[in-house]
Amino acid sequence: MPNLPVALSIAGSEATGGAGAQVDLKTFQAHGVFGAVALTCIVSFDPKANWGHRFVPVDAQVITDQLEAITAAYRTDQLNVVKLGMLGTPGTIATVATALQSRAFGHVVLDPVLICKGQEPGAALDTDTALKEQILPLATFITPNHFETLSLSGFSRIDSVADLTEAARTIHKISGAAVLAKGGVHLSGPDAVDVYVDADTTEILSAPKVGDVQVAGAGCTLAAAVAAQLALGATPLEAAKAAKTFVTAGIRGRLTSAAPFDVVSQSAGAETLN
Ligand code: PXL
Repeated sequence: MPNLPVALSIAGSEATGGAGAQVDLKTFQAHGVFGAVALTCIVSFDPKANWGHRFVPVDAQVITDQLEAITAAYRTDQLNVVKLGMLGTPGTIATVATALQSRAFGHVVLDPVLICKGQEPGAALDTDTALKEQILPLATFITPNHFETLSLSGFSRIDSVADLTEAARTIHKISGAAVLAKGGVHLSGPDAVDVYVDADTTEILSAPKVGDVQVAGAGCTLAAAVAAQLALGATPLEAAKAAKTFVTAGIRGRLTSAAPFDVVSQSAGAETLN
C-alpha cells in the first residue's frame, strides 16, 4: 500500500468552520488526502458587532515551530503540496516565505487572501505589498478572486471575461504560476466564470451561477481542492476543473446558520468525487 499523499495548509482558523484551515482539512479529507495544518491566526466573528472579524495572529516562532514539526514528519516524497490561505500580517508573510524557501514543495497553491467578506478594503494594504513581494514569486498556482485579481494585476477594473482573462495573463507573467482567476458573482451573466491561464493554456471554466449572493468559504474550498487534486497527481488544468466542479456542488449544498453568510458544504462537494 503506498502512503496516503499529505497536503499542508498554512492558514488561519475561522472558528465557525466556514473558512480557513477548517475548510482546508475538510476538503483534503473529502479527496482522500491527509491534511496537516500550520495555523497563522485565529479569527472569531463577533456576533455582537455585526459579525465583524476579531483577529489574533499566531506568534512568528509558533508558526516556525509548527512548520518544523510538519516538515520533519513528512519528507518531500510524501508531502509535496502546500496550500496558503490567510496569512494576515506582514510579519507572518515574512515567516512563511522563509519557511517555504528552506524546503522545496512541488506545488505551492496560493489563495491570496487579502480581506474577508465584510471587511474594509483598507485593511488589506500592508499585507498586499508583502504578499506580492515575498509570496507571489514562490507560488506555482494562484487562485485570486475578483478583488485580489484587481490588486495583483494592477488593473483598475475587471467587468468582463475578456478583462478577467487579460488580468489573469498579467498575474501569470508576473509570477510564472498557473492562475485560476475567479469572476464569481462580480461578472454579470448567468454563469460563474473562472479563467485558467498557464504558460501553454488559456481556458474559460464556467458553471451556472447558484444564486447571486456570495457564499463564504468558496475561495478556501476551491484552492484546497486544487491542492488535493495536485497531491493526487492531477495536472494543474485538471485540478482547476475538478476543483470548480467540487466547489459548485458544495455551494449548491450550502449550509445556512444564524451567521450572515451561508457556507460551502464540503460533504456536498465530495459527492462529485468517485
Ligand atoms: O474566506 C477567507 C478567509 C480565510 N481564512 C480565514 C478567514 C477567512 C474569512 O473569514 O476567517 C481564517
